Amino acid sequence: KQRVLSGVQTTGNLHLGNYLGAIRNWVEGQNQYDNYFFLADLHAITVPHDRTTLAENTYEVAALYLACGLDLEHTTIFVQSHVPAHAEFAWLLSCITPLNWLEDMIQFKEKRIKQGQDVGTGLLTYPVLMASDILLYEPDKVPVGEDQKQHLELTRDLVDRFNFKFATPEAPVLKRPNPLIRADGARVMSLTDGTKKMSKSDPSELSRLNLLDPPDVIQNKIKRCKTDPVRGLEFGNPERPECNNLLTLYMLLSGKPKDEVAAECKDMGWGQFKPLLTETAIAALQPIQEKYHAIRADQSYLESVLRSGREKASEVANQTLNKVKKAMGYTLPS
Ligand code: AQP
Repeated sequence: KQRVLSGVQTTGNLHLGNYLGAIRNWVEGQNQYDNYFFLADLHAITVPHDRTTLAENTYEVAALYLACGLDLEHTTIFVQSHVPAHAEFAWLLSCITPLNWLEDMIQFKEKRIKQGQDVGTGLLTYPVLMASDILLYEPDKVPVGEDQKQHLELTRDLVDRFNFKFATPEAPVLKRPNPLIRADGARVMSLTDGTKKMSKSDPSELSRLNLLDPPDVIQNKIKRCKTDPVRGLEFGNPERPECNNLLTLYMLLSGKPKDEVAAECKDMGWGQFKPLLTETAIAALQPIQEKYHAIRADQSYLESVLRSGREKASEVANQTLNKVKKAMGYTLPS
């Protein structure tokens, strides 16, 4: 079986972008692959974080992974910080990463502007840690949303650089991963601005639908989301980014095919569409929320899932790390 690896930062409430751009696709493909999905808690501190909620957020995302349908028969779920190989490999890789490659990353530039003075070095070196997360597991595919495409390209460039320096073309040490980006849901946009991606770090709660939002909150957010004065709804009109985004959300959450949604909504006004989207979102999230609360009620189960995940992940990660260190000329402890 081919191997798949991905992760989500443990920075609090997951939103529909994380679900439709990433987790839902992991669940759909999980039977075909050998899957490793981790909780990126080392990435979660690249922006100023609250120590009192970090652990809670990790459990929350772990429970959401399971509630969204990841099953332990096909999938290993683990916490990034529980496998020290990630941080160690990131150091080794950072020493061969040209500084300007990192300075050119769009996400770094954007977040740096947002954060002003309070920018830690981790925000710059984040993509090296991400490359390490990936390469340790030698995955064939890395399913992500489109916002991570540039980081995946950097990962591939680092593989070539590492292999060129420390291996031969006949016997490469690191394996190039392929991004797996689905067309639909690859970029879920903000509810308050159809040109910006839906994001956890947007200061406005109204900009996103969180997976754990209760029905009244979902209703309020959709009621207040940005629309336009045009009657009749359509996909793909660049002049109407909000319309495209909301229709896409309806399509993905209802599971209806695109042409059916286009036909259903082509003569609708917003007054008719918004309640429809609200109802569909509530119905789609309800089973996830129910499962989530049941899992959260059993902390020892969640901890046992993460313990066995750590064991399995460490085995694979340590093997790659040893290979890497040997190639770089390190002694290995005997
Ligand atoms: N708006 C989105 N549309 C589609 N996919 C998205 N993803 C995130 N936002 C969207 C995908 O979710 C996965 C995990 O993302 P993450 O939480 O680890 O980091 P992120 O991409 O930085 O998420 P946010 O919400 O945008 O956080 P902030 O605001 O902190 O940057 C990835 O596969 C990502 O593509």
